[in-house]
Amino acid sequence: MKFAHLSDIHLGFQKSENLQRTERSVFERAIDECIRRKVDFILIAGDLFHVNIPEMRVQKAAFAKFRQVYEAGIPVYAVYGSHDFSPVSNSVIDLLNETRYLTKVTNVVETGDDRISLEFTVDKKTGAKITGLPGLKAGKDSVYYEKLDRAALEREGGFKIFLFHGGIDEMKTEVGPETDFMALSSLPRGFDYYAGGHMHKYHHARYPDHPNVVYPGTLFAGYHSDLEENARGQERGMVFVEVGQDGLTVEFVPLPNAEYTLIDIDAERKRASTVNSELLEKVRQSDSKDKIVVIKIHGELSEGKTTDIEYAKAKEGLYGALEIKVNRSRLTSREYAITPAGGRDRTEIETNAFRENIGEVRMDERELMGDAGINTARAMLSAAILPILQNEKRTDYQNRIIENMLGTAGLKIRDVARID
Ligand SMILES: [Mn+2]
Repeated sequence: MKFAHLSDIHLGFQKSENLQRTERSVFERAIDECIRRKVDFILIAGDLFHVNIPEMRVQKAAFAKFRQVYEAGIPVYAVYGSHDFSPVSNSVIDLLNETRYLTKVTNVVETGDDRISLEFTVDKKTGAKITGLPGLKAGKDSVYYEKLDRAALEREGGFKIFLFHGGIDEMKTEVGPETDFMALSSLPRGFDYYAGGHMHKYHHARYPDHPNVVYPGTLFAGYHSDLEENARGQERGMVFVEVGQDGLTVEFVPLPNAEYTLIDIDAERKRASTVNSELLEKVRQSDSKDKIVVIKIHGELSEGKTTDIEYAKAKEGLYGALEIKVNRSRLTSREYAITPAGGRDRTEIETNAFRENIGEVRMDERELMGDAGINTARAMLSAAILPILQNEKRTDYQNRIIENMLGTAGLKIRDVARID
């Protein structure tokens, strides 16, 4: 028996056309490789899509590819991830499930006593028994592990695969952008293979009761930081598993996605002007043609503001780049640092923080200066911290927040400011 294991493909994540093309092509090549190797089945451990209902362009491309897999007679087994889940089964995953292009293997049975059990899906050709659970933050799904009757699953005989989406505490090797971790003991014991998703880097761990816990990682990128890691040489790919007489072998197969150029500048104790000349010099030296260029500037500037860095000028010098990504999240300025404010409660801390920093910003509007400015800022802040509604589109949420914030200053959202 041989099968493929993929996860965190995040179809629909990329915003620029060039990167959308890369995202699609790497997914198609991964599927082609499964067909070429004539695997018995394919496992997808969540986050196949970046959102539950991606735009039509993304759905069409995915359906076209899954149709090829279907026609090649290769079943696909999947669970929701943390990105493409829907608490009411309104996900394109459910559409693929309806058309039988894939099979959602989360079959929850309520056993009374507020406990749940899982039914196995048996792969016809190989007899492999597959079951699994979706991401940890999916509403009621998040308590599945607490209610799970593990003993029943552990008693089942045969070759068993557990498909899941979530991090394992014991495998947390470095701090990535992931949240949602659980103890290894949350997973039922004694399965032959644990097909994980959610961790964006390849991992293969072996434990006495959990012999193969594997994460293939993302195929390309699902977080902005993934692209920077790619530029630093992180391999991305998929996993092929072969089960024979002498046991089970796991092979990670890297799939190249694009070529990268990294421009990394340590700005610590440098003037903004010094960083600018360093940046432009590196731009002059770098080969950007058809490459994804990642500009990373980090550290604390000794002089000047973070906004003094001339990214636009740098971009002009990067000819023919496939895409240019700027990461300035670790860049600060000593002169214009926002110092942590003290206070007895939230109101006081907020007021002090605004009072200490309002002088840094030059403005002509009276209502944005002095005490009036502090009050406006406080009102806007409280208007901004509203939670997203269940099933609310991200853009609708963002527009609602902007509308709300502007409303506190008696302003209306203009069409040009609306996020589409
Ligand atoms: Mn993911």
